[in-house]
Amino acid sequence: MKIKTIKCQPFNDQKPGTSGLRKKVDVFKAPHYLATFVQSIFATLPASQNQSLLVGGDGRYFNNEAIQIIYKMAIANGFKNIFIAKHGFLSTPAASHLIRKYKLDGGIILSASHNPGGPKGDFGVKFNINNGGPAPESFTSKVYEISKTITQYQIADVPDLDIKSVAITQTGNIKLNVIDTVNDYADLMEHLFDFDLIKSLFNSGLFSMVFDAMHAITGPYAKEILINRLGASDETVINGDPLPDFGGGHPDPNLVYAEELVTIMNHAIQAPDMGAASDGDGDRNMVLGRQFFVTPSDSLAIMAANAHLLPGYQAGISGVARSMPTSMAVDRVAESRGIECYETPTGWKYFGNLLDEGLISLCGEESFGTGSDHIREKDGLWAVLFWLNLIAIKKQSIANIVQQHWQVFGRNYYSRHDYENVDMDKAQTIFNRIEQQLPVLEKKCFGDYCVAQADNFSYRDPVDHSVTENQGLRIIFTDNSRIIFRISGTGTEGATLRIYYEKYQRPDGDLLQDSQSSLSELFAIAEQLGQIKQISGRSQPDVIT
Ligand code: VG1
Ligand code: CO
Repeated sequence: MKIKTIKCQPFNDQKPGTSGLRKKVDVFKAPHYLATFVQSIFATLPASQNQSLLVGGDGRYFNNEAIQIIYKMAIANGFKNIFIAKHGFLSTPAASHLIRKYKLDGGIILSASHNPGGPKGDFGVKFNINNGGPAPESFTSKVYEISKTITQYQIADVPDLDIKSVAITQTGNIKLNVIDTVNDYADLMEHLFDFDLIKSLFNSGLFSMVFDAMHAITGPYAKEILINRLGASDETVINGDPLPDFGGGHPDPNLVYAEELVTIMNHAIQAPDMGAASDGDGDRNMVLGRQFFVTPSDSLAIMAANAHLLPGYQAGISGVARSMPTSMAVDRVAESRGIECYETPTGWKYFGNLLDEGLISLCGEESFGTGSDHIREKDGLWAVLFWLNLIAIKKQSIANIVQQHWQVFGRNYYSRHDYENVDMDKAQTIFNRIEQQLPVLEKKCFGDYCVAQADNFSYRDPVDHSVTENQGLRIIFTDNSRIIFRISGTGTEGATLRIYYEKYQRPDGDLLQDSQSSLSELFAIAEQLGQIKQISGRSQPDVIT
């Protein structure tokens, strides 16, 4: 087999963000752009870890072309056992599971997750290491350094691989495995949850559900699990066929972009009992009850409070973790259970060490991500099954389960405001303006809200002791209310400014207010500090969750 060495120019913009490298499709399609980044990943891997590799993606535009390039490069770079997803379809959680199950050295997931796809949309490359989780910061910064100086890459001169059906081909000492990724993942779910009980819930005729796969990767997984294995009706899964442009939609499961599902769930008479959606690569989840939205931070807290009821978590949970901007609802559960709650920077990679060390069993982010130690990624369908199992046990509506939780633990009113595609300079001006005020904010009061702590969050990993700085500006008030400012690390156009608001209400107070009105004083404080409207030129956020 002929291995070609291709000369290339280094790029200076291949710095991975919160989750992999994301760029416009046109950027990735430019000559050598994808190959340079992939070669930089291979060059970062220790020599002992270039034996086995998994490759697949969320089915977005350019997915399969990228797979063909990467499999040829993997051969040229010495990989001997290469797993390629059939049709190229591989969700992020399934990738994490397969890497662990087959003890692979790593996996490349082609996805820009919740970002839109199609020829004018976004493309992305994520690399997961042999624990199944996203490569840590130390790895991705090395990749970036190499990408800035690289001058050549290796690619095997072999024909495109047929990835339409499952097959194993052995050429010399290289084994190519085209695999179906759905069954292994579905088996894992069956092992964690009480499928018989969930099946009886669907069969009872008293429960209905709609799952919106948003024409992204979870369609095939959801159909296998919900319809084939759990007996839900065929109409349960909507938008279930993955499409290269996600049907023109934005595969981000929130109240704005999952509009079709939200409309179904808000129907006065015919709304199903449960609605759920997942994102482009299947790691996020939104859970809705009838005319009821479950805040992702609450979802994590409710999972932590109830995990012991489910088969996979019967032994109890060792500890929990949440990203810093995620509400402190789960902290209250941890406190009452006498377990540790860790606060990490945004991004799943920071949970990896805690999970590997057994310090935590559950973790989550406010951005519609929850997961457990079953894999090393957040997991959309896992969260949906967790809720289904809980409903089947409690025989209560989603709204009742959430409200009862508040009655015990109190409610963390919470909202995130996103200002998308703001001019980078303007976003930075707002951010700097707030950062400069931090030192003088302590003890300062805004009406009833007095500042207890104001800083730029930094994290020291309790396992490897690495320190990560500049992870978001925090203003924490004496009553534990918080305002947090971050600039997104997943966008490809301008800057997305995220402002997170949180306010705690004790169980004996009013638990049923509208979250936006309950947080309005905090909105005014953020505006006063950041002059967001004036500087960004936006009168309101683009997305409120
Ligand atoms: C966002 C979320 C973060 C999440 C990341 C990847 O990052 O806020 O919580 O881990 O996306 O999720 P940022 O930097 O834009 O705030 V996924 O599902 O897009 O891989
Ligand atoms: Co995702």
